[in-house]
Amino acid sequence: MMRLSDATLGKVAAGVATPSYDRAKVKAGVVHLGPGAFHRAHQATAFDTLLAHDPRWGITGISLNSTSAADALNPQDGLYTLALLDEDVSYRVIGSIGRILTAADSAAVLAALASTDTRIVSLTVTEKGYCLTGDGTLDMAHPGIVRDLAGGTPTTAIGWIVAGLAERKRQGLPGITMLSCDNLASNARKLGAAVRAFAEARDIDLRRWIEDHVRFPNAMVDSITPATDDALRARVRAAVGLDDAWPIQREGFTQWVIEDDFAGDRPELDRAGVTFTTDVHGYEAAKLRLLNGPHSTLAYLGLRLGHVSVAAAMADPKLAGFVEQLMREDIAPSLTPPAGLDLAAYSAAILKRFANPAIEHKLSQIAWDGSQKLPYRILDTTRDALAAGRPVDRLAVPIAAWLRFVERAAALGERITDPLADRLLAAGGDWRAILAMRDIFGDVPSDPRFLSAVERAHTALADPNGY
Ligand code: CS2
Repeated sequence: MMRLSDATLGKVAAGVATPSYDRAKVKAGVVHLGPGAFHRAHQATAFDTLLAHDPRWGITGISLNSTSAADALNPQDGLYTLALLDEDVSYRVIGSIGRILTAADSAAVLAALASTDTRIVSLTVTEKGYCLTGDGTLDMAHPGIVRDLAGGTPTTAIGWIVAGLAERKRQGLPGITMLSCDNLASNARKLGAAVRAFAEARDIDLRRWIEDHVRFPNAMVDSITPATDDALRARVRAAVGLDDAWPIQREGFTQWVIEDDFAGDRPELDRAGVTFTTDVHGYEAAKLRLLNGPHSTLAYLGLRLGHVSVAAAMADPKLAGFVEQLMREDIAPSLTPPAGLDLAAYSAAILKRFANPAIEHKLSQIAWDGSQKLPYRILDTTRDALAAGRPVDRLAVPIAAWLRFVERAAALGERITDPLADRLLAAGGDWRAILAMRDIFGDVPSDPRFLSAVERAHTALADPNGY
């Protein structure tokens, strides 16, 4: 079968949407670090919608740690298929990505970051890609940061961003917007602080230039995007009539709320359903705590019970009931929602999305990087609950389930996917030693109410049903 590309775009099966704009006229206004599945399901799709109105917002993707996206998409001229899986299933070929560069193309990466066309640098590099310490500031002892500060070709996202900004300063280019699209509370504030700290360690004038020329709007991003598998490839081949080396699947729902704080031109992403607001915090906290917190809870409790997917975990009445109660009684009271956001309706919609039978979202995928995710997903809520004098017994359950998850892997000699895997597995069965890791837990465990709640939950979870 022929492969998807500009040359074969006309052969895409009827009923599958294709770019309605002339791809040859598109300019890359966005450089995106981390063009993985989430970026392609979410931001690249929004820009694809915008390109029908304004050709200045194409995307150049940059993969710093792998060549797989470049290998799959460059032979397809950046084209790929998005499968929207819900009650109704639909397919759409996305054309917003022009090309994908890798770390080996360092001169081209720098040129893209410092191009006059580039007005936004966006990121989906996951929590660990920011190289932060537990308090959310740049980890100056992080091996990647140490290496990049020593000079030479950068290896980290922060190192590359600062190299690009230094080049823009050198060339006297106008200001630029850095748009974080990762699941961190105050994502761009943290990015901005990290970028300025790195720049300052090199050149105080560069830091000043950044303060004057670069904006870092916070953003909340949401769309459930399970990893691509062979079943999706086959399904897309049948629907599109062409081979696609890396199609993407996601639910129908998508949301992107961006702080209205741009350095220059703001893309009219509202045409693609994006909300611009002066206060992202309320949306961000609601999403991280009410969606991602329960997601991680389902992952660690569900895997222990032998469930494979989110939908299967949601079909377990006890587990679904626990998560619903956690959201209603423990998480929602920690939130101050923005005007118009009804937390009960928002929670109900999330639970319905989790139960979506059209997608198979693996719990093992969500279980990755627990040390990086739990602070934003569960611990912020726990800290607020302790401060307000509310009980933390249920909130301690996902923490204890994660401790059991690490313990099990250590006992079986299995690897876990986590940047702190070595330290976590070395601590093995000693859950107290893990709780003492301040870069994960901060000072939360110094509160005896939390410590005893985790101890009780951990003991009870000797039985996978003991929550
Ligand atoms: C998930 C998220 O993998 C995970 O940890 O919780 O990727 C989640 O699906 C998205 O944030 C939804 O927007």
